[in-house]
Amino acid sequence: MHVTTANQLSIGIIGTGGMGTRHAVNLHKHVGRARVAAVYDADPERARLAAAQCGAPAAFDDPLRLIHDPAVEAVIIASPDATHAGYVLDCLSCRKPVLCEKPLATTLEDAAKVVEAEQALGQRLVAVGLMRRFDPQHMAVRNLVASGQLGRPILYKGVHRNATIPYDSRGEVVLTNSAGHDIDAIHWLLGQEIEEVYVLGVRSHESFGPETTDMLLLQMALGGDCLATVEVYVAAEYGYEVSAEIVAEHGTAITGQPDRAFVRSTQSRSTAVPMDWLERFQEAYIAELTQWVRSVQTGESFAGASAWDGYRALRVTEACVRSLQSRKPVAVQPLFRPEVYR
Ligand code: ISE
Repeated sequence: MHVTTANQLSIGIIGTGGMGTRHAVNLHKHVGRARVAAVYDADPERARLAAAQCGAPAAFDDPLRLIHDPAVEAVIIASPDATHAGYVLDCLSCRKPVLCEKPLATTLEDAAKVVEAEQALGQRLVAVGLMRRFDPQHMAVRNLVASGQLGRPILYKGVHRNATIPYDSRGEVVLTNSAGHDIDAIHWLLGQEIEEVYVLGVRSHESFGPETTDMLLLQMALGGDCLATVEVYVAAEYGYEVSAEIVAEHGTAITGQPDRAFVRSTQSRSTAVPMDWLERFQEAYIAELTQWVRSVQTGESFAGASAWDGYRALRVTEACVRSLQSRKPVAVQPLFRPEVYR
């Protein structure tokens, strides 16, 4: 049984699929200063199962009732991508802090509405679940680049592979659902804006339908004479892998994998590859939740991605979609960062 204490933040979770349930269980087991007060899912049985796993007293049948319930102090949104922005706006309408899974929205217009709503409130209440920012391997590369030890970065090389196509094989969706992570990682690791993108895509297996574009190659020009390339391949079969390498004037830095045993046996050397992001980024998810809860409770600023970061990533994603469709390079117009996000 989970013991509730007075200084625990009461959190409501919308969407209890793989990610939402993982957040629920992580809050329950690993974040002492929070408790899951309520869950909602479009599938009531799934909501009940998640509630049972995290000791939540209530499974709601209406997401808006959950958001507006006075017992819910903060909200996590892990529902299908296209529903994110609407729920975030509902949270903002009652000034509730919200951690929204990426992407912040599936259209640029919806992401802009969130940024405008926060600006109107004059307060940052939205956090976006771009968890690589809490991954020790990515943090190590970022610190190294920031230290200047390697000199000026010239190239970002990213790899992002899913074992199986998550839920939609169209290139547009792969860009919004998966590549958004890599785009944010470029912004965050290098502190530079993406100015131009060129994206090509193919279908990896003939057995996939003609609408499938599961292998994408992104090329980008950043400000500051730096380039980026990212392979996003969502049907890699063998496992889930993400890496980011920075090539700089005096050397390179690449993210490692979380500690895994290196095995020698029967004339081979091997190390396991994670199955999916829940396995690969578990440490990062816990760190992200812990810091978010602390930021809500103390008022200190959240160290992860803001609504602005989510919006900025989506602007580039949208340019990538246009490039994929036109098979031409697309420029990304410069952005003015509003005061509330400085
Ligand atoms: C998935 O939705 C995620 O959020 C994972 O972090 C990402 O790596 C994967 O490609 C997405 O499909």
